[in-house]
Amino acid sequence: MTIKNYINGEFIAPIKDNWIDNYNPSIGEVYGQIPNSTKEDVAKAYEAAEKAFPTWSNTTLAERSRILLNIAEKISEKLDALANAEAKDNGKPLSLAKAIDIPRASSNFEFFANAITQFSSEAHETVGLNAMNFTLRQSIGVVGCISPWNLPLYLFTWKIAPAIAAGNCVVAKPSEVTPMTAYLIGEICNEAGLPKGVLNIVHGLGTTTGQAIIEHPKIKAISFTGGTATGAHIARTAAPMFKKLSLELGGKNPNIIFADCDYDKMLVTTVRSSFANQGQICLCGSRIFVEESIYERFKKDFIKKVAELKVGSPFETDTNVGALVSKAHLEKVKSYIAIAEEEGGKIVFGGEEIEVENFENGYYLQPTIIEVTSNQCKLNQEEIFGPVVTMMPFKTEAEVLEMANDVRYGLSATLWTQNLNRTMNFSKQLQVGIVWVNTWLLRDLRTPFGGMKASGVGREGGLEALRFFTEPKNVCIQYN
Ligand code: TXE
Repeated sequence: MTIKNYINGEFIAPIKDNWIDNYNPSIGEVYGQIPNSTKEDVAKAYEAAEKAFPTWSNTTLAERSRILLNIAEKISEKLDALANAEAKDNGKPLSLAKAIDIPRASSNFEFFANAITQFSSEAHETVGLNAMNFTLRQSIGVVGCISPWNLPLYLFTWKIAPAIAAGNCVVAKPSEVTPMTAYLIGEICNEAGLPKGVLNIVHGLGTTTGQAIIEHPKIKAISFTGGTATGAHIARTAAPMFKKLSLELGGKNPNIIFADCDYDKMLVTTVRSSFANQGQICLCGSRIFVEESIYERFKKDFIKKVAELKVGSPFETDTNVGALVSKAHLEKVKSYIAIAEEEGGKIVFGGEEIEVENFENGYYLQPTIIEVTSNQCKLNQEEIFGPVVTMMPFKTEAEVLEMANDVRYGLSATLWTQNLNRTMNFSKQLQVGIVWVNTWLLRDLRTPFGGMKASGVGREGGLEALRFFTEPKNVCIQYN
């Protein structure tokens, strides 16, 4: 299976004929090749985008919206094929790809197809000086979108849909670890009538292809989701070139459980917020803090529920936890489990690799629960990004709030309580971009999405994304 770049509506091989292997993590085997595109390929993609820009940015909103809706519909029509491709490429359960990843990719296009028809800008009358200001929101030009491997099509479309809805043309790069569904979207765009060059997809390593995108002098904005270290590198490169930047980075999210919560709902949701997508979601609640009075009960019930999760091939219908995305990532996650004891932790469930029948070389790991005694250990401070959570008890609101905030990340937090005053006070004081109260991962696409501190800069979602992908220009008119 050879993946090619999608440039100017055509599928083409990389100019220098460099290729890299693409793995199926559920069996640990190479199943295809993808281009390792160089700056020459990125330049070619840029040229196609630049050429398409004048027409696309002047295409009526109704027409842009119609094309985006076509793309959304075609993604839904191809649900099974796309979900299969995602499960094979990423290792995630097919059932999850069918229920979440692919429907959400379709919703991303549908949402921004509609949002762009409702987007408006401001006007300010300068009373007393006979002046009127209005804000023109214009398409930026050619923008770069770089996405990660954990939710491949879901996060790729979360960027390209608002970018093209706002009239920009795009040079996009999916993760080299999971390129397949981004490749398939090219054909869908052609079928849906997206004009040539509006979306261009180049494949390859971050250090070659990604680097060429962020360094390209004429790509004016970069929307990136991925690791915090990569985000810092991109900021260092792009900031002196004054590119617009949106960075969605890592998380180390607290899941704060008070004794007055709806216990059954909390328990079921906490299993999900810990291990969905093998714990490879930046929003997973990887630090669980439980009020002392229910700690032992929670520990017993949580272990029992987690023990019921079936780790297995992504393609079995009863699989809850599939394969990790790559051998390198499996090793990284295992390295945290290996230091659990010296960090003062105790593995109370899991911790071992699993051999799945007929899938022996796949990257399977038991969901793992580690009891820790301090929030200062590496397990609580560093992003593990796998099926590993820590838990510890707390006594007071002040103590748990301090621990929740005492971390370099600030993406999301989950709070379980029925107390309204506490809900409001925590919502105000938690240093995160998203607070979920008595729920997790409930997403309304109109809401701002993103993090504080080392979790990033800027917000995606709803009008925030359309604002990011447009340049505001104030026009001031004085009259007599
Ligand atoms: O991410 P990278 P990786 C975290 C998670 C994970 C770690 C590393 O902790 O273990 O990041 O994962 C591209 N210029 N998250 O290595 O490297 C790269 O090719 C331009 C959190 O996969 O950040 C890919 O397309 N681009 C996270 C994208 O950046 C570059 C999701 C992300 O890769 C580049 C994934 C460069 N110099 C990992 N180097 C989340 N927040 O959702 C790499 N890339």
